[in-house]
Amino acid sequence: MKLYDELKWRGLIKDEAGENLEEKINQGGMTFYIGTDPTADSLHLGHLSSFLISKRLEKGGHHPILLIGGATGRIGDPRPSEERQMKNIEEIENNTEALKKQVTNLFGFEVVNNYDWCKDINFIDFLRDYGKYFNINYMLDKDIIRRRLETGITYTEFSYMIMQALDFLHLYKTKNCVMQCAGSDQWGNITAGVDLIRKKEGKEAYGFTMPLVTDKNGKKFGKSEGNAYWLDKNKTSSYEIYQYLLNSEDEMVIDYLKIFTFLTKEEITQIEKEHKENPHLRIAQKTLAKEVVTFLHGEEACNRAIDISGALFSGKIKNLTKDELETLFKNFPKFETKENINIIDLLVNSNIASSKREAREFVNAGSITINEEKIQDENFTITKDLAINEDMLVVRRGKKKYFIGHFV
Ligand code: 485
Repeated sequence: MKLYDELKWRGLIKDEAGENLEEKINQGGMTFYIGTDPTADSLHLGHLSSFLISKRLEKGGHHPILLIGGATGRIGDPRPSEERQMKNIEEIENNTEALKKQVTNLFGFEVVNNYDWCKDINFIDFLRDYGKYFNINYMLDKDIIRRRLETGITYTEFSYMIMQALDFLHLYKTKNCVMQCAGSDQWGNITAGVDLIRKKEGKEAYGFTMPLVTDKNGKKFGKSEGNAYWLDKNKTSSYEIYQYLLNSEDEMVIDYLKIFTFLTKEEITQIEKEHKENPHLRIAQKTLAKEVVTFLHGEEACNRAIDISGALFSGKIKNLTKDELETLFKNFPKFETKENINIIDLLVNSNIASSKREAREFVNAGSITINEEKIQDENFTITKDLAINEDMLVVRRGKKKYFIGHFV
């Protein structure tokens, strides 16, 4: 399959700029770039789909450049909703360094920082050399700016588009970079660059955006309750990313395989077939989680994540390290207890049972385990030697309800 058709098949092309983009993509040989601003010290899952495009294009014979926006990060790309809080310079610099390291490790491509060429442009030159090419009506007509006219926008954020256009022009002139890719929210900024190159250089440049990745209800992929899944494993563990992907919706998981993995069309078609026949086996979800975590954190980290995920079902939690137990039980209800207390009191005090009567029923029915040992004796005493990792009690009620206790 030709590269352009493959990108289309994977659902990675939404808007296109430039004549004969299809032919250009299929031919190979273009230098292109993808940019991100240093708003945090790590990329998150929401960035991954666009960044993976750099690998796909590289495989098709193009040359990628990854740009970190040390300069644009000082300004802030206007969001459709409201003005951003400006970040302090030290934080931006730390984030820039962290991102440089991360993208170099993950992708191994040339990384550039737009602060290097923006920092010495003075205001008068900026207005004469760049501002003059931007008609205000043209800027007001960009989708995001139009949406901000109601809530208000400062001159600073309004100028952001010119900076990103200037980057594209700079990379065009210094590195013969002729294409820019990004998520669909960047369409206005990409076309601003394409137009600037046409006006100043009289040359054609290219660009495309990919659709926003969402779940089946249209919610942004890679976030839950406002929290991002970071690609840095010290911020989000391999296990958490693994679990997040493992829980992908049946309706969406095949799309995600196309967007987030390098599996071929044949492989994905085969998985889709098996997935439709036996959705409960979750073959598609398992493949997705394994491919992505291996790409991000390596095979060993991925195997460990699979082991941790399996530990709850196989009763092997005792083999996990303290850190692993903490990650595994991060979102489970917690309680504290003193030692040498009776099992019935423990269940009531920690709200695992609502009354002593209910606690006895649970125990007698054999529905309570502590650290995977079934407790069926009402007079059982909880002692510290039961603990795993010195002070931890994993109480299970029924098949799936877990409660995590610590001795005080
Ligand atoms: O020359 C450039 C300067 C800055 C940027 C790009 C080119 C960054 C861009 N304005 C931006 O804000 N990107 C977002 C970010 O940094 O988080 C996201 C986009 C998303 C996707 C991703 O970056 O919202 O669509 O492109 C990689």
